[in-house]
Amino acid sequence: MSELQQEKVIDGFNLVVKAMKINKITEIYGVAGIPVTDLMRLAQENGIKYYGFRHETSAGFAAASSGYLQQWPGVCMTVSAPGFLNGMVALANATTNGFPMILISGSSNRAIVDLKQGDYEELDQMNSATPYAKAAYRINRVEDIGIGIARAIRTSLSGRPGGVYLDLPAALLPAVMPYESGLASLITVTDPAPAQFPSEHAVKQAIDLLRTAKRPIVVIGKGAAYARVEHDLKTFIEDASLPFLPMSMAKGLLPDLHPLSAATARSLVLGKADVVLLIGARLNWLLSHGKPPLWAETAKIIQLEIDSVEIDSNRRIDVPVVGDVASTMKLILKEFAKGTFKAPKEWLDVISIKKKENAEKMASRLENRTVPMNFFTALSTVNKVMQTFPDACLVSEGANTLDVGRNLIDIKKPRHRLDSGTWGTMGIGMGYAIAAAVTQQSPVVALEGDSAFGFSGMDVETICRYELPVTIIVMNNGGIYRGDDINRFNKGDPGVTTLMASARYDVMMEAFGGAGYNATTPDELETQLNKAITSGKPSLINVLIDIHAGTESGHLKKLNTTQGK
Ligand code: ADP
Ligand code: TZD
Ligand code: MG
Repeated sequence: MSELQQEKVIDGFNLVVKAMKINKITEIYGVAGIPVTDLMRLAQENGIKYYGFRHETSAGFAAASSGYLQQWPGVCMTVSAPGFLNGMVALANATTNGFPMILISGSSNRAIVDLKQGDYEELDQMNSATPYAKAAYRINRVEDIGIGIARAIRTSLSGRPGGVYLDLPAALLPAVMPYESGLASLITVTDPAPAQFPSEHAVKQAIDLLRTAKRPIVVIGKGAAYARVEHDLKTFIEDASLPFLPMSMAKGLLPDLHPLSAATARSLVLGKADVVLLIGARLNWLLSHGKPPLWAETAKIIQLEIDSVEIDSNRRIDVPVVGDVASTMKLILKEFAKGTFKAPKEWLDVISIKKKENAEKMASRLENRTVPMNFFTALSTVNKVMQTFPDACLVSEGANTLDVGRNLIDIKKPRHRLDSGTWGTMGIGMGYAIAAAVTQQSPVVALEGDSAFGFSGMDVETICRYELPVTIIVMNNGGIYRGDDINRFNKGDPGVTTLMASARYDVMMEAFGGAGYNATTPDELETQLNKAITSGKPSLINVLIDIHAGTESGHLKKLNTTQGK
């Protein structure tokens, strides 16, 4: 053997795993197959945890929620073409929500793919990913693995976080290069989301405007939750007695039962506010685009936002404060001398009166403890139990289940609520719940509409296989929105929103060795939920909900074509 042949080499498989290790990628979520199975095994051998799912979309959702919860990209790994496309749903969803995530897919032979000669699972994956991802990269040369992975990590985390696609052609993985130069080619990413301070001028303008406010309101979004600003936010809000509205995933940055929360007077505060301070929240459909009738045309708006092109996207922003919100809050606290501004008492009183009125209305609604249960009865029971488990993370999806639960379930801690998010995506349930359980070491409750659960339900097997402390609550009203739809044209066939009201989702959980419960009354639900969370074992409660309960399209009735007219 010549001296050259004896030289120690390293292959693509090992370089990919080493590059992930040195960059604190501690878990991979995915589904195995050609050409990534051995890559997954090698990752396991090197101490990276691998979570094998039943569907790549769920694995991708897990990676996305891991990214959001840890401020570090979650990694999903899939096979070519169909596996890649399944993962893409989650990657696009991550980008839309601003969660850092990397989808790594193996891809087929480039020469054959590019001439469309029909390779196994042939697809031009990088170009397919481009329109839906924050960025898409392909690593063609083994010596570029280090730089490719560093680039994916930095891109996913910088500015507004998002989903990055990384294409690994099958030929890359077994390719070799000299061992020492291979190791030297790896890059440990430093400071991928550097502090971005806004201009002092912008901060001053924001404070000056806020000081003129007679009816201020602070709207907190999941950008603030991601940025972990709860400590400074609390100091700021409490010192200035500012009423606040949390968006759904910002619930818990300050506890929902905080006296300054205006969540139960939402329409009033948005309609009457003269100065609105948006912190890490977009004026998208979830905030009625900042437009009348929900919003006052005359309200002045201050927006704390990392992405400058978000400013003026839906209406004029009077004071853009572009920077990362953690750095911005530090500057605001420094400039906004303690105790120099208080929201006017008259405004706080108006809010308090409305809150009281609405609380009384809700209380009378909750008195109705009918059987079969409606959404209010069941979800207030879920709330009662969850208050005794403040560390439990809540994941939620559905329509009525999601909307009513958002109002009824109080969250006490930051980043303890994950939900369908910006797209209103069904299917996030099991993936988000699994990653929350894996990364947070706390119990997880997945609160699911029966339709919503169906999108990722097979991953209960994953929950059981990894013995995760996840309790799934299926709000079974036998349908999408309601269970009493009829087929108006072909009697005998089910209606378009009908599902099986008699389905026993709890038995499905038992099939995999988890605990199944069937709750027909609020008392049963209370006992079972307590038991399930306390057990720390995979559990599923099938909750019988009146098939006539619920509103078609939940809170979005006006968006359904015929109902909107
Ligand atoms: P919500 O749905 O809770 O209203 P959105 O996802 O619509 O929240 O908005 C979150 C906003 O926060 C996005 O515009 C995003 O760019 C911004 N954001 C994300 N991270 C940061 C950060 N570190 N600092 C400031 N803004 C951020
Ligand atoms: N597909 C995807 C991926 N996302 C969606 N949002 C939908 C379809 C449409 N859709 C909703 O917007 S909510 C919903 C669907 C199918 C399910 C609502 O039924 P549910 O909840 O049983 O989950 P409730 O409690 O019965 O309202
Ligand atoms: Mg339903």
